[in-house]
Amino acid sequence: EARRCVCPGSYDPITNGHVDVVTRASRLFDEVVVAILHNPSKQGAFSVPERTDLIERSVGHLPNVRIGAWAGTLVVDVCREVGAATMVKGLRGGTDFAYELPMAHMNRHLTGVETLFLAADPTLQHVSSSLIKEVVRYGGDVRGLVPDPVLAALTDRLA
Ligand code: COD
Repeated sequence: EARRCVCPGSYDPITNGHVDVVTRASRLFDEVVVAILHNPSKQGAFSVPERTDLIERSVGHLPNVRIGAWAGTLVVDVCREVGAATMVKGLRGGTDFAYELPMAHMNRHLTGVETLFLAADPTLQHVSSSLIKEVVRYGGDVRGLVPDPVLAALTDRLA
């Protein structure tokens, strides 16, 4: 039986912080499912096909990584559907911890799924999709914080 994990997120868009977590997870598990959880009532900067394409171009070189998208679904149901007993998330600091800890408990309560936290790369601790979008919108330079295809897409969409 393959050991599989899910890396859930909005990925609107994928950043080098996400890439770091997915890459490290790919060394710990036989297979990683990057799960785009899309809130249908929230309009993102990028459509689900666009997010998928940017993830593919950012982590597609990793042979044991798959990408999928779900809307209006609990992350525990995604884990069950793909056969993953674990989800992997990055922790940037205390704010992430305070937000993630009750979710980890709730998810374990719901199905017994485990949440494995990886300490964020200190050079990427300040990186979030929302901050990246805000900086690009006002003309700031986010080179080195997102993969090159994402940089181009962000500039086209927002700058
Ligand atoms: N360094 C390391 N890790 C990072 C970085 C970084 N710079 N940036 C982001 N991450 C990691 C974090 O672990 C984060 O959890 C994950 O990437 C995803 O980040 P985002 O911003 O793409 O995604 P969020 O936080 O908007 O998405 C959260 C989920 C989709 C996982 C969450 O909302 C969820 O589980 N939704 C489904 C509904 C559900 O099951 N709800 C009940 C939960 S109890």
